[in-house]
Amino acid sequence: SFPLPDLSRKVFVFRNDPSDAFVVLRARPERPLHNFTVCLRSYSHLQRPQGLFSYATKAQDNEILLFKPKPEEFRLYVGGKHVAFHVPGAGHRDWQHVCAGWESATGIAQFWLDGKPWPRKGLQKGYTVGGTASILLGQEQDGFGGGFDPYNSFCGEMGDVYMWDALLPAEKVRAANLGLRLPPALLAWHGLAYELRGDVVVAARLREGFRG
Ligand SMILES: *[C@@H]1O[C@H](CO)[C@@H](O)[C@H](O)[C@H]1NC(C)=O
Ligand SMILES: [Ca+2]
Repeated sequence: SFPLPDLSRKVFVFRNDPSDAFVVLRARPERPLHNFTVCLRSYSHLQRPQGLFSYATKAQDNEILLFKPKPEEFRLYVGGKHVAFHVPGAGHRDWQHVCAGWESATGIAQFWLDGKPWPRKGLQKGYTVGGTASILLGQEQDGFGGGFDPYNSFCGEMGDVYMWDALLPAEKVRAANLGLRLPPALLAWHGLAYELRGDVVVAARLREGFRG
């Protein structure tokens, strides 16, 4: 069976700027999604756009995309359409924990920064996210598994990557932010099917827990 290494107490370090590095992830099981939540923690001093989590299908490269066009904004794409969440003053002084979720039945897109919910927005009501996907960290796909712009790459540290096939309730998002016990996930940091490509390494966390 596929190895699922436990990355607790570890992070991915993307060392170059610009960069062609990325991390390939494999979700289990692969199936079409009507609801999802993606959470991750990142720390970067980049001022330019950065691709964090990119889930492409053969039909749509921005099937799910968590993108940070500048330090004060995050974007969530579903099926090629996006909503923006502004984070004035959040800057890049520390680790940021973000969760982005979506529910097809209501078209609700939800964003959380450091466990705090932003006003919800509407996105792609009734849409179905394709199940056969190329899932990458650290680049923004403009094709299935490729089509990267190195000036949209991530440079910095990333960890605690999770994806669920549900819109996570508030208390579970807070648990994710605090690094507590979490529900079973399609992608889980404590058992992640991943492959490194290019100049990205797994390193020990510099702090016990991410919170200062
Ligand atoms: C998606 O969420 C909706 C609303 O909570 C729920 O009714 C539906 O069963 C969920 N779909 C799946 C496939 O989990
Ligand atoms: Ca794209």
